[in-house]
Amino acid sequence: MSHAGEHGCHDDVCSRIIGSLGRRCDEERNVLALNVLLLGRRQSGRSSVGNALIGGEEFQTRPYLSGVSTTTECKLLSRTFRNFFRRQGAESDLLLRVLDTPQLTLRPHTLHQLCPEGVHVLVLIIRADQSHEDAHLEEQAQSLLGQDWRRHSLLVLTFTDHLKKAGLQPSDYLALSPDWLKALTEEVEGGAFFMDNSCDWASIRGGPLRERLLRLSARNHHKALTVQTEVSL
Ligand SMILES: Nc1nc2c(ncn2[C@@H]2O[C@H](COP(=O)(O)OP(=O)(O)OP(=O)(O)O)[C@@H](O)[C@H]2O)c(=O)[nH]1
Ligand SMILES: [Mg+2]
Repeated sequence: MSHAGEHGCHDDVCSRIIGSLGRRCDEERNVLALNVLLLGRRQSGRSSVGNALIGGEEFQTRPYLSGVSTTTECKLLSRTFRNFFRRQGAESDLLLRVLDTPQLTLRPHTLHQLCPEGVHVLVLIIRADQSHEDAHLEEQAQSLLGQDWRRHSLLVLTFTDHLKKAGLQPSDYLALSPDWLKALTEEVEGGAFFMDNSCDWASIRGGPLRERLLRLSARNHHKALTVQTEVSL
């Protein structure tokens, strides 16, 4: 019995040491947390972009059959990518918090509640094959995040599989695109990113976009834009 007791004690000590080492490792990890806001029209592919970013299928996506949007309320999902990049000479994890939104109805107070630290990157989502102007998108960006929203924004053009089928390269597409889209692409700091969400695993698809977001955020020294909860008169 006493032998078994000694064993139990030894096991306890071991597990305490291992536990505390694990905790110390976690405490010492470098983690960069970025809040990413997805905005776009109904059925623009927002939730699919969210899935690509977090590398899963947790945001619900559905074709527009019933006349009702699939995303009717905000949903915040996060995922940590271990050792995603090097920062100040050390490996750093990337914690992405992705906020999917219903079509253009997000209120500043809701955004503030969900992202009290603000928004690091705004992803504007537009279907490449249906690029009619949407002034509300820019208005909404400005009213939520203020004048500086363009410095933190990236345009994601979805449904680019349809462009491929039409034999259009991204550069040809931009050259042929309407003036408002060309202007928006030039205005936003992160430029345009072409995305085909019809294929591949979400985690693979999202890799290049995650890197693009990180580079954009680094240009802003990983500072977040404050949510504009005060109404300016
Ligand atoms: N072919 C193709 N289909 C896509 C692409 N992105 C999304 N889809 C499909 O389009 C439909 C709508 O995509 P969602 O990601 O749900 O779009 P959403 O903007 O979140 O839609 P709502 O929340 O309903 O407004 C789904 O059936 C997706 O599978 C794409 O790049 N190419
Ligand atoms: Mg959706």
